[in-house]
Amino acid sequence: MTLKLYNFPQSTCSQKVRLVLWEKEIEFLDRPVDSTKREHLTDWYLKLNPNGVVPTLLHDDAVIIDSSVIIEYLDEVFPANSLTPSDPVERAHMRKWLRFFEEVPTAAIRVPSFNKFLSKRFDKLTQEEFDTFVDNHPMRKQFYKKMRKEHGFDERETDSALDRLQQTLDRMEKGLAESGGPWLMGESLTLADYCISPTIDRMNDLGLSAAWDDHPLVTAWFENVRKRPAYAKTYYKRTRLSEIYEGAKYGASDNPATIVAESDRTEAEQAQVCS
Ligand SMILES: N[C@@H](CCC(=O)N[C@@H](CS)C(=O)NCC(=O)O)C(=O)O
Repeated sequence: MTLKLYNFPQSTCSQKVRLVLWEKEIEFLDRPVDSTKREHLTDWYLKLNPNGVVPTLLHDDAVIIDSSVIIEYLDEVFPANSLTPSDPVERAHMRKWLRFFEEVPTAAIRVPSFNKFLSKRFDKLTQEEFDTFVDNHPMRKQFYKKMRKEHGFDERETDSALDRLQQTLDRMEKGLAESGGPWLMGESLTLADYCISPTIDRMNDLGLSAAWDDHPLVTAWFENVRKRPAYAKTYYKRTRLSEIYEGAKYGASDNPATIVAESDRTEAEQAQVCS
């Protein structure tokens, strides 16, 4: 049995899956996808993931895409250290969190991330090169079209994103009060906690942590999440945007997963996916 995770070290969707893999103590091969070389937009990768985004999980011959689908798949196929409630009603509540997190904060966090750091990637591109980059995106094209290469998103778009992030924190505070904590679903850590953790960690990295200053339950929840051994393994060095773009050094360790070596990669993968 082989599990190979194609992912970006710094992507929140990838971090979500790594958190679950480490929490469940599932062995996997880490296959970093090189965003600087736009590897996720190459023909061989698009055959695996036609959306042109990370992460993608390869479980033997099965290709599983979309981070929330992947974490549910992992918890189903590897039932040890379960992160899903056994009661169907509780399971539905957990899935309600997953859907809300996908629709609201996961989309919203991209806006301040691009404003502060990620748009720096476009500094060296001419407007024409940027437009080609945007047009090459099967799924993210419309998202990139809303931003200016130099400045990221306008004030209206930014305010709306920050509002959606604040709404998420408010929902979580209420949810934690109702469940009795320490986790969103109560006494047990579930996929819902790991679905949202990378977004809250990214807010922290972007300097937006004041947003939960008056949310004591979210503050305690975040401290608890960060204490999990899976956390330090997921956030190895240079997995946070400030480390990449500002040289801040708070990565915990080097990547503890078995990394697929550069030299082993493309040929084998191309053989695997190209007919
Ligand atoms: N719904 C997808 C979204 C994945 C996604 O947006 N991935 C981002 C990184 S977090 C990506 O690959 N972006 C590539 C790009 O914008 O060029 C999932 O959860 O897997």
